[in-house]
Amino acid sequence: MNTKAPIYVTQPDLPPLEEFMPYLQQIWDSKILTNGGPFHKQLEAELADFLGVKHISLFTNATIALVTALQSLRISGEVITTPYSFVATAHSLLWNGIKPVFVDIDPQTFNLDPACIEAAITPQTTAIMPVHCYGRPCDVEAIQRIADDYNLKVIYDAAHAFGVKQQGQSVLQHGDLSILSFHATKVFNTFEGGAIISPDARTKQHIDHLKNFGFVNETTVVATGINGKMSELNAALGLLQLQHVGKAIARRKEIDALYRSLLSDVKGIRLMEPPPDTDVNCSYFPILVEPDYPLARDVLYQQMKDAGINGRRYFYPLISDFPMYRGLPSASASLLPVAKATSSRIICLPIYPALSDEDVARVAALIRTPSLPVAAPAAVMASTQAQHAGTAA
Ligand code: T4K
Repeated sequence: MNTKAPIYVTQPDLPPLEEFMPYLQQIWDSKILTNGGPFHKQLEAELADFLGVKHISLFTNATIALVTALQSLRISGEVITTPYSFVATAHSLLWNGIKPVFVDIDPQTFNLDPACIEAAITPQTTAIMPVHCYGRPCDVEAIQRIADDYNLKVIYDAAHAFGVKQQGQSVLQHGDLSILSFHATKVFNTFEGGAIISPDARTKQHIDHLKNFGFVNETTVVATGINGKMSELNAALGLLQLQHVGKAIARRKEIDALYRSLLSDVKGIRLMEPPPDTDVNCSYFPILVEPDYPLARDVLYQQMKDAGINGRRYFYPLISDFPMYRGLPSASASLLPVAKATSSRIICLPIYPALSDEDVARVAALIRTPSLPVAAPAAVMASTQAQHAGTAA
């Protein structure tokens, strides 16, 4: 029986509670709870500075931000996107009456493969929605070239990419808009929260109207907006989190390095190479359980669970396998071989600032020396082979 404390895939980083009390006092004194109050304004300014971007609009969460981003650019018709993401990416399209067109991913980065994007463009295509999966930058230059050639918008789902820089520049500056998530499970959290990064003040202003029902003043509504505003409570927490996030990312980098040192020689376990010239945030630690590992992915996943180590199969199933998507022509598994294989092999290992070196070693030890079946029965072997072939349900 496992008697050790469970380890989760992530745990939110929280500041000392006493540091939050003065912020709460200020909210209680002012009674300004929402609708673009002082903490909201201050967090927008400080985040823009921290992230190295010019214009940022805070949101209640990234999903509403994605939905609003599509509205703001009046995207319609078909949008090319990845099946290898959290379901919110594609849901934001359906909420706008847009048809998602899934294309395959690159086997090294797990991001949209630009070569597949071009082949999927039709006269109905209006935009591309790539995801910087695990915070690793997409091939932004190739994507922009395609967008320019075909006059398409690019909306990055950058939910995982807080603080990521390429050649010293924020990865959030690419495309027409980028969307961040500040959910509890993210590198930078405001409990729930999100943001849209805009390229100019005019676009930000339009987005700010959209997240406030379309109001521009007390009596004028200019668009069919929604309520996507971040509250003062979340914004205040964000200001405090910002003071600690550098330390939190530094600890994530230590854990990432420790996993690499403990797992890089394990036969059948593939680690993702750090992307070149990139300051990553180590938001996730994905491993691929390859066919030459002695256990199938799901057997290892279950052994970890039984030992109280709760990794997660982000992203399994593929979005294209969920009921509201699987009827689409682009959802066919035969068109998405890399995504399918990756989804059947992935496990994201626990990574968060409070994870101790001992617990990292405990996770790695289990992967290095899993319990092997005494004699693999035919059924287990068949299931292992089916999973490795990416045919498991
Ligand atoms: N685009 C992408 C690419 C995304 O990954 C996401 C969200 C979005 C868009 C949408 O962003 P938001 O609208 O959420 O801002 C989690 C998150 O709920 C989700 O935000 C995230 N992606 C996704 C990848 O992961 P679950 O279902 O795995 O979360 P859950 O509740 O199982 O949490 C995982 C572990 O974290 C728990 O086992 C324990 C720990 N945890 C979690 C929460 C919520 C805590 O310790 N405390 C907590 O409050 O989806």
